[in-house]
Amino acid sequence: MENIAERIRNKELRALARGISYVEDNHEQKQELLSTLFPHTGKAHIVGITGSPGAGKSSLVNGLVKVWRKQGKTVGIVAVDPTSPFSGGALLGDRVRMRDHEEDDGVFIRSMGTRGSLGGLSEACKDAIRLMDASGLDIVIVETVGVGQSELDIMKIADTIALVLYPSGGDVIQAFKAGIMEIADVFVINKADLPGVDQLKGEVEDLLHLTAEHKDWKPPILKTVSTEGKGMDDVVSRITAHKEQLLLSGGGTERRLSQLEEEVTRRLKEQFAEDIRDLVRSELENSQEPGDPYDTAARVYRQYREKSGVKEGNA
Ligand SMILES: Nc1nc2c(ncn2[C@@H]2O[C@H](COP(=O)(O)OP(=O)(O)O)[C@@H](O)[C@H]2O)c(=O)[nH]1
Ligand SMILES: [Mg+2]
Repeated sequence: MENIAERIRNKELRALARGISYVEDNHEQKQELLSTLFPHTGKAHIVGITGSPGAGKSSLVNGLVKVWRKQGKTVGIVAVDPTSPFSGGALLGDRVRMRDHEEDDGVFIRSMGTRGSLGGLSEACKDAIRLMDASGLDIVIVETVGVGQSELDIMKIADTIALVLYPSGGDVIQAFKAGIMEIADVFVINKADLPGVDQLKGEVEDLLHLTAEHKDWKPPILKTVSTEGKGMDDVVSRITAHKEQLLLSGGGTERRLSQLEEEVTRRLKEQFAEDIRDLVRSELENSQEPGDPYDTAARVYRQYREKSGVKEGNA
């Protein structure tokens, strides 16, 4: 364990790959590895790239990585594709679109699919990001399809979130409904070589007026043609500016704090649910009628508190 943690910190990509496999497979040493490395996280700039399938996220990532590499930054990429759990087709596609970096050992690419539940995926994904962070990569990109709650959860671990849209219609409204508009820090209108770009930009601006109460940061709307590398410098510089702004305003600390708060609370909920499972069952079995849920919950809670020695009024 010492060994693999140390090797990850030494930027050994093979150790990093193994660590991420531990995370995915729920290896018995997973928890210890994560705990050992957690103190070394928090240095990477975590960048979330989201948008609907086919928006050009992977092509954009490929282009952005080039810019970061030119700046001498090392980059880790987690490509999440919950939509294709078994085929691996889309993941292969990601590989192809990011192949410019295949030979570069300043770039680490990892695809993650759903092996278990979607919730499990977002958990594994966050852990993978942490391992990459601990390994000293400067930038950690997470690419995910912006559709459901767990993707939204994954995105929330990012310091900076870019939403990729393209002229096609429906896209914006979908993102709006999914709650992504509110959390995006940078809007990228990709496929700017296709017609309808300015109209799309207008729609985004209109919706931004509805959602934005951004005080320190006004999300820019940028145009790109990822397949031709157009607009990449601009996107990188705005993403970087956002991180600098987070550092200045202390907003980054706030983001990470609320992220941790959510995570700890969720872990406690799981543990608590585990603890009371038997109580709930026996309480329901023992009641004559099928017990009403309000009363049963109150009774179980009381029992739990008694069992764990919490005195009345001492919540
Ligand atoms: N015309 C045009 N096509 C693009 C652009 N960016 C990506 N594409 C194409 O859109 C398709 C989906 O791209 P991909 O990067 O895999 O999208 P993802 O599913 O969001 O990761 C591919 O066929 C790309 O070649 C662009 O700027 N202009
Ligand atoms: Mg992709």
